[in-house]
Amino acid sequence: MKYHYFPISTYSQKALIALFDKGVAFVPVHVRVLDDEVKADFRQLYPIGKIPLLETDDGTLLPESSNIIEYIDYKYGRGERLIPTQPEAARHVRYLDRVADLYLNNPVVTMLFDGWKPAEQRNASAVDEAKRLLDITYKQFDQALADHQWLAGDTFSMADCAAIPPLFYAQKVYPYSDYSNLARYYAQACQRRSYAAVLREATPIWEALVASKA
Ligand SMILES: N[C@@H](CCC(=O)N[C@@H](CS)C(=O)NCC(=O)O)C(=O)O
Repeated sequence: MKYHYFPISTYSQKALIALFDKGVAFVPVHVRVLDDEVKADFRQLYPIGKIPLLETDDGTLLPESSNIIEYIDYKYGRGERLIPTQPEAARHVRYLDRVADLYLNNPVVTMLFDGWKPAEQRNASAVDEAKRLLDITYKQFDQALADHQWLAGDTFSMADCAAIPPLFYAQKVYPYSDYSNLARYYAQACQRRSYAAVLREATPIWEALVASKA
């Protein structure tokens, strides 16, 4: 199985945490989507051009991070289930996964990319909207974490795979240090073997990118 991804991409990290957590063997294929030529080549394989993309041994393409996680969670049933089998618990995990993607990950990425643009190309209203969504999501997640170790309860789930990667970048663009449960949660995530491995691969690439922007 091939996993097409890039180590600093949040959505790539999301499914990568799941692959590591479930102990799934895969061949890593880096796709540097920030590079237009690489992106054009990748679009020959997958016209939408988004990473991550899982390519099974029979050539089936599985795009979309949540769907990749659903696939490996079902197929590699060993270890903790990332999506519970109980329907109501599963619905709750899928809901938090949507919140993490749409109202945490996407606004963080909006702010990150906006900050790299020349002043005249920045979009203040998009950044204001991103901050509005982040204020709501930080509060929601902080409350959810008040009584639980992980986002959907005391078991690590797909919701955590989705929420943890953008929190790294959120620290840089819109810190959440006032939300003590959320800050504790990210610190705890860094101790988890799967995410620690994701960070080890991503850190040198991220540092080189930051240096290139300085
Ligand atoms: N809904 C998709 C989002 C994937 C996504 O936006 N990936 C970004 C990288 S984090 C990407 O491929 N960007 C390149 C582009 O949009 O051209 C998922 O969950 O997999």
